[in-house]
Amino acid sequence: MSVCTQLDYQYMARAIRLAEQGLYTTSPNPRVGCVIVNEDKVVGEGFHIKAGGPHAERHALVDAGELAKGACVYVTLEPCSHTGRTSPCADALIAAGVTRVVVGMVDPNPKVSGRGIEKLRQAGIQVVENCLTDACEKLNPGFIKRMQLGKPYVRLKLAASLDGRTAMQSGESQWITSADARRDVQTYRARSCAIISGAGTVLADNPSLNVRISDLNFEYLGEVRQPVRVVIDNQLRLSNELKLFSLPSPVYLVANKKRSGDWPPHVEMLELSQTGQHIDLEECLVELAKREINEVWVEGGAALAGAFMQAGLVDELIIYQAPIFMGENTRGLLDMPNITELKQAVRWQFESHTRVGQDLKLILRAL
Ligand code: AOF
Ligand code: ZN
Repeated sequence: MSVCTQLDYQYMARAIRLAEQGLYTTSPNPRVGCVIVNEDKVVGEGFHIKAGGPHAERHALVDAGELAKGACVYVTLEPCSHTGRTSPCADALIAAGVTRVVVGMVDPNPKVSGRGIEKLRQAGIQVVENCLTDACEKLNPGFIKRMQLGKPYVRLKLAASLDGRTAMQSGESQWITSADARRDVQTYRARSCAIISGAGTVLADNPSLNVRISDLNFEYLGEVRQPVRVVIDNQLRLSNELKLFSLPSPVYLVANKKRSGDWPPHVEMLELSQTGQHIDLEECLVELAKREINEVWVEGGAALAGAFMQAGLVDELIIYQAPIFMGENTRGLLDMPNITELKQAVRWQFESHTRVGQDLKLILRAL
């Protein structure tokens, strides 16, 4: 079993940087980067831009041309062995005459899952596995979770005051956090395949739940990919005049019963079962994964946030904390059942803390 050299790590790091350029555009496909090196010189680079388009390896092979012969290829995800929207990259690498392939991680797609690596080895190519695997996995938390568990990766966004309050008694919550934090939220919306909100928040704030290009601090490659908007509306409270229905990207209205009314064609009804007081959110996530949703951004009120937390469906918590106090008669962050002993408290782990404008941004993961 060959191991990675210091140079291998450097080139793989470069492939990861390339893959990151597809952060906002590749879904439902994974973000993948590729670097081709011949005699210690980078001769080809590429990354996946858009589903249906060429894979990272193809772009890099075109870039390298004849110089791919005898070269070493660094790719963040195992080269594919199947014919999907495009033909197998493993075959293209073999045909180009590369002699060594360094792979960041095995493809979790059951259609590939080791077969790409096997194909390369059978053609006499030396394959080195698991180079910077953790960093490669971080590129695609949603794609990996969908392939392995049939569910999307869930980020829950919360905005809080210093005293942990999230809205006024009336439900008013715009704007606790600063414009910088709201711009940061836009980047999460942009990388997500779906935004989930609750009917209460939609009725209180009348949001568009879309990505506003002018608020992003990066340039898009190609057209903007708007996430699907999902609204949990079990009591059928929403009407078609709300702002979110006037935008063309799909809206899924989730309830446990049939809904009548005159809805535009981009609005789809998802009829799901109910567990206790709430819609079965796990079933909702499974339905979204079936529709190739990789990363989900949950942005709603305390009821929806509490329901996701209680069901244990949150992979990552993003809390923006503003330097204000809101006082007693305001709403808490999460509607959760009362607990009587501290040992019943759900514990999370801080992953990072940064300043975003005037606010603190905390990222946490379940223990
Ligand atoms: C990508 N980009 O750079 C690589 C991928 O639908 P297709 O034909 O584009 O195939 C998608 C699958 O190909 C994807 O699920 C993954 O398993 C594999 N590798 N995909 O979109 C890439 N290298
Ligand atoms: Zn491929």
